[in-house]
Amino acid sequence: MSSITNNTPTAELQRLDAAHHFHPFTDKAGLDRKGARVILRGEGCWLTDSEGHRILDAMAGLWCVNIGYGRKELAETAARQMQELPYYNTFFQTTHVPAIALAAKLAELAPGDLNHVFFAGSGSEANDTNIRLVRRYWQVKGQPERRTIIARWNGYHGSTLGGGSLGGMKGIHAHGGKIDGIEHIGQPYWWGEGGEMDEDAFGLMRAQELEAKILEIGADKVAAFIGEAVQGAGGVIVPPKTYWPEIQRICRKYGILLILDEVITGFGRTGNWFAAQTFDLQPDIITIAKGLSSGYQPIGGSILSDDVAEVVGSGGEFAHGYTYSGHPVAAAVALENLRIMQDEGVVEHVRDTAHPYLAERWARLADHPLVGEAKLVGLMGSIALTPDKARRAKFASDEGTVGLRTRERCFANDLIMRHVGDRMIISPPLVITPEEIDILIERATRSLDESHAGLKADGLLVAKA
Ligand code: PXG
Repeated sequence: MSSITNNTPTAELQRLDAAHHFHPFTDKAGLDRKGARVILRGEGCWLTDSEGHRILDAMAGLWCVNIGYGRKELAETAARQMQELPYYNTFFQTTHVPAIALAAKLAELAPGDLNHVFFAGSGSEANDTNIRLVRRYWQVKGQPERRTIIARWNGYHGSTLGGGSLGGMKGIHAHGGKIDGIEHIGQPYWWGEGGEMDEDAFGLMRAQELEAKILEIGADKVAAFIGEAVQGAGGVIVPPKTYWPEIQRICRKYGILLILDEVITGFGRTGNWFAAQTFDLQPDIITIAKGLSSGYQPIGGSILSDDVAEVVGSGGEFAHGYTYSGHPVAAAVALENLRIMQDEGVVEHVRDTAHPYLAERWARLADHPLVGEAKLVGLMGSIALTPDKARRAKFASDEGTVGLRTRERCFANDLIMRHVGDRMIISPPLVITPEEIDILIERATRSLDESHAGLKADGLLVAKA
């Protein structure tokens, strides 16, 4: 076969992609007919595809390229570490400098007594670790019956069998089932499910579903609760302000562990290093991945409180680990990513510059005829598309039809803004500048205008009865 390079014609790349590359979360037959968009390179917030389009990436890849594309320091760090020590394990009473340094740095950045890190290769793996960790915690404490984990419908915690089971995506459960001992409660999604209730009362009600579920199962059988601080893959669903304080109160009351999944919200996304700080929470475990290395290397982990580490650590061998736990190249790159973020004040940039600038403009999108609400925490945002905002109405068409059409207008306008059902979402690189935010808003508005006109022409601006 002739070599495949950036200069291979797009149609040929697409043909080979369809022939041999099976994509994640993709309708293969559908994509094979259409051909995937081929991305060649990235710089800052911008991508270039094989047709020469310059695309503004308002999703930071898949919520992860927080410091932007093209940072040479990270490439140089990887090259240096590969020459020094490309791999060694951390299983058999050995360790290495990148894992030590990254764990110490994370203990410094994480709030409270979250001082211990168990490394994984991804967010899914880290959440699988968490399942075993919390069950082991209660075994060591002499309460082995405490093994049920409570999570939320429409939460996302990865797609391994463990992560997918914690998540509340029915489509994932349908493909291969879910593991035992995981229960789901309702999500704090006021716009979509709040009915006539006011937002704060609804938030409280959804949090209290946790207490009802604990009482139904029996508090002596519940190990932990897991939730994303702000649901990402579920549609950037920002909980009412009453929600998290009540969840924290209930976890404390029944002594169950709180796992905060910060795979998306960690490392500056919400304007603090961790969303635990933004929402004033004291979790026992924080799940991390994505922004930890800004996506430059696959790495994830679980940050554990002193108590969790002491209890599990006192029980003899913890029978769990991955070949690539604390991988030296991934750890070195993550550490360099965190150094850059600190030295360049990236979290302060989100909090003091990018968030306030975007917040004003994002909120104004709610005046658009197609948009109901506009939500933004730090630099993760969503807008709800609706045919009738006064009633928070859904469209008569199948859910996602309007979202997909709108996303296609964004693609055509060289803006990557995703849809989840009929919500549009963004999560741009944290280094985005005010000038780039202007471009984002201009392209988003144009895409909404075009989508609105198209829906009108096709008779789709109709509310569900
Ligand atoms: N927890 C959360 C909160 C996530 O968002 C994971 C765990 C799993 O991480 P890994 O590294 O195993 O993928 C995620 C990942 C989407 C989408 O469609 C989101 C994720 C992954 C794939 C697709 O928004 N988030």
